Amino acid sequence: MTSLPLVPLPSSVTPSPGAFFALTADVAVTGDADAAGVLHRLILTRTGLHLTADPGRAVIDVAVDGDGPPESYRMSVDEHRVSIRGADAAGLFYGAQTLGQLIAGSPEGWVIPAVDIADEPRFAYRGVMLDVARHFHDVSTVTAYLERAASLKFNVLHLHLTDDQGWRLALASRPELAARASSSAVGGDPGGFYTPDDYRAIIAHAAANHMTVVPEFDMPGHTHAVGLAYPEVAAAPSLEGWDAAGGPTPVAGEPYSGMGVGFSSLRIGAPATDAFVEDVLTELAELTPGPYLHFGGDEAHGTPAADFATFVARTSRVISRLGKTPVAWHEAGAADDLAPGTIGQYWGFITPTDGADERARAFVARGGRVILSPADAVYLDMKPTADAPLGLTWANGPTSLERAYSWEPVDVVSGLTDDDILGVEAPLWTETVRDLDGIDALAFPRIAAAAEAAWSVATGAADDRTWESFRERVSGLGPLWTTLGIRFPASSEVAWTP
Ligand code: TNX
Repeated sequence: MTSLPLVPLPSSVTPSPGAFFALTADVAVTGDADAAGVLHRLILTRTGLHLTADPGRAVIDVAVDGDGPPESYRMSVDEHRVSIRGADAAGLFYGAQTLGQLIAGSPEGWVIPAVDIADEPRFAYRGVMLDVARHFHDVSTVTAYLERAASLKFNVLHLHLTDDQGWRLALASRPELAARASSSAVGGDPGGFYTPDDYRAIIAHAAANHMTVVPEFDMPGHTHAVGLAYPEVAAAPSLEGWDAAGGPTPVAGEPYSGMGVGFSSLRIGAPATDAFVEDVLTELAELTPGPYLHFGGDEAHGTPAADFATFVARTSRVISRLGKTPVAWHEAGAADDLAPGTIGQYWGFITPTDGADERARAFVARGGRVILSPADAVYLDMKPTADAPLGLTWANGPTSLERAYSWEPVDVVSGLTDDDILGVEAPLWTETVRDLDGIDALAFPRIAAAAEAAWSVATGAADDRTWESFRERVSGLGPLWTTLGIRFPASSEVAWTP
């Protein structure tokens, strides 16, 4: 068992006990300029050392050599030298992140233990989602969160840009959205929106961290805010069986600041609605360089089933026609006529209920694949413990770190193989979360468990791909996280290294 604090677990780790590379200010980083920049910043943050620009006493040499699968890297550390080789720029970046986890304080000063590592991802899609609709999160919060995720080898930032409480992306084709539908949030907190330049800045920052942005406009439910801007496309709130749960009741044309779901719907079949969908998705496709557009499709309890099927099928085809791959929450799998290749995002439980697994399998039957976000494992907005100040509990009560870790992706939806699974994504809904401190408090340390599900080999397929090993490895990441400014709660399930 390795006790090196490496998360997610690399494919192969071979330590050389006793030996180490001394990290001092006269070490130079040579080779690839981007990776050298990443390492200079990481080492400065972690240790306070400004590495020399001159050919130093010893070197950390970094290069892309084209060898190995996408995003893979190899690293070797001995007393004299550190070498990192990436198959591509992303692989080299991940090698640098691994090196950051290896840096340790010791009586001899800063050291990197001697080790050989070879590493490659299990899944191509490794996502985090941030809900910027229930509470708006500004560009600096989003970029801080995506840097945290990239350091754990996530490569997708899914932005949940719209919901009942607000529409968060200004669009030239539909100016009333930013003007009238963006100023509210849960609890009456201030709203906000991104300008196209803000959105481009997020995308650029994500790209610099080897992350792709997957934007979501949630439809046909979760659309109350749209009615504030374009009332002709919004159906009246559907309050049958509505449980306000102590919160306000939605009123057409007025901002909604509660936490209820499932009451709103676009007006299906109306020409105005089709034009709206076409406009907002066309502009989103133009603004988005990445291959995916997510159109929601969850919890549309206010939309009759036949209308729902018509709407999601049509919307998936609009996205395909725009040259993008559609992504939808698993409920959309109920529609017969989705665009071939549509990706389904499963948010049921580790043990599926209510046919959620059947919905997910339907995407595969139509040539698509599945993203796994089992809610009782990787919904980072669930309370970590019953007494946690932030978070919700609907997904089988509080989610411990052990439960966040102890699930195997290929065992969730029966009938799926590894090839049917595009990847794993950990969503963070923000009904109870106002700022980066709140994000950190809920995301950490469970985001590390999700990272391991997304990157590392299948559960049990390596000696260290176990809860006991993870618990030990993650305990050593506290000092790195602290220097990165992450205010993680010291979960009592882990014996944290001081
Ligand atoms: C379910 S997951 C939702 C969201 C909520 C979340 C809270 C999903 C596709 N829909 O609307 O924010 O639960 O945990």
